[in-house]
Amino acid sequence: MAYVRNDQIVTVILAGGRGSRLDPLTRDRAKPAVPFGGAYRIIDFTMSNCLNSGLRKILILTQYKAMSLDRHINMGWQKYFCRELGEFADVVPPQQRIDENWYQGTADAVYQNIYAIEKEQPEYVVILAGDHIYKMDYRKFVDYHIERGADVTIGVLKERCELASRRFGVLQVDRDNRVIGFEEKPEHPKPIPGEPEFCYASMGIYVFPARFLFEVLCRDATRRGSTHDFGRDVIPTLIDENRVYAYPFMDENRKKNAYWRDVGTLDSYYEANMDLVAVEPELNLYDELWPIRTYQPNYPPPKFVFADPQRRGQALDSIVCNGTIVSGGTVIRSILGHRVRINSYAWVEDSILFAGVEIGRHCRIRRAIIDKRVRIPEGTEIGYDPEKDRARGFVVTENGVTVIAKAETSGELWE
Ligand code: ADQ
Ligand code: ADP
Repeated sequence: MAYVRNDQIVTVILAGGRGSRLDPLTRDRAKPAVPFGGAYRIIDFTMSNCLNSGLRKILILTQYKAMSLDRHINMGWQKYFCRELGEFADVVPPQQRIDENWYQGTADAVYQNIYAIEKEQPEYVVILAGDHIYKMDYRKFVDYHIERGADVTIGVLKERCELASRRFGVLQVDRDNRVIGFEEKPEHPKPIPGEPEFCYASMGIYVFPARFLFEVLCRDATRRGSTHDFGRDVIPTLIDENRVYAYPFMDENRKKNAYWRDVGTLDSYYEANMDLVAVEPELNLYDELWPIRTYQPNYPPPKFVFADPQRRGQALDSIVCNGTIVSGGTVIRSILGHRVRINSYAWVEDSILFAGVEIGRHCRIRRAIIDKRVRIPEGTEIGYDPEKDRARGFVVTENGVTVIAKAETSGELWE
């Protein structure tokens, strides 16, 4: 197998999706910039994977409300990349303005940045999404691709057919994992032979030899009727004539699917956060061999105030970030971001509170996601009566999670 150095690989992270199913969390920010797990943003998982895999030439393609994402990358990530060594993590806004300044599909986003990619003269291009929660060694993905002499390799997972339906690209493979069929988001996914309940789902991540990618994108750019999307337009046209391979993303020790979550909806976002507070989480943030990094603001350590036996400031089975004070209230199975305040007699369970949230005395909060800086007035109940929550203008998800949008200015109360 030809050896390929890491600096012969350019990584493109698609970070432009509107993320409307995460509304109201994506009202003012792109999906990859949505806070996750208290201290992180969603894109930190993909960025950490790149760094840990040695991929240090990264283009992050944005389009929708990218200001908070841009700031996060600049403040949290730029410092890990040394330009003099040819390393970079650049946030790239849309190049060509089409219609209302949008790119068309994902393939068009990459096509419009062909010049920036070509300039590096890479051998391979890795295309990733900025909105997945997982730990993956992309170097293994690239090596697998090179070993097979593939034209494109797609990261795949085994998924239950009913979960993949209308949500993921579904593919069929032969004995050597060569892809022999692909359908983007089919209603009835074709199952794996002999396993009627499961199918192979595309993770929406790809490795291409650079020259082949350029050829394919140029061809797609002029093809009539194409929406210029990898899943919808590009991949399906390659199956018959090209060497398309599937890379099964497995947990090698346990011989099963590795942990991977597409946090595209409020419910999947909520569940993936809650996975972190499990006693033995599938995704371990404390793994020193695979650090997940982020921008860390400089706040004092969290503090827990035991006022008296009726007001024990405590947080159990929870993640609590710096700058937070739990004073005389109780927090269970929850994630508290930076600078949160929990006041006396408050009870917070199974909830996600973003930075700067304040919970007043005697509040009872359950199964809620509360965006930045919202102050909940004393004695309020949230998550106990969905009708009441909706009437107050909050979003209540299918699974009954109440979501409260960000306060516009610091200190504002919703009322
Ligand atoms: P989706 O995730 O539905 O399916 P898409 O909406 O195209 O595909 O988004 C892919 C990624 O690109 C996301 O990270 C999104 O934010 C970003 N993105 C979308 N449009 C963009 C644009 N114009 N510019 C920059 N970034 C953009 C894809 C595959 C499926 C696969 C799933 C797995 O098409 O086959 O199963 O991913 O999540
Ligand atoms: P997020 O909730 O995603 O962290 P912020 O609340 O930090 O977003 O704000 C989103 C973006 O808007 C940030 O990039 C921030 O720099 C910018 N921003 C916020 N407030 C102001 C302001 N008063 N003037 C200019 N830019 C602002």
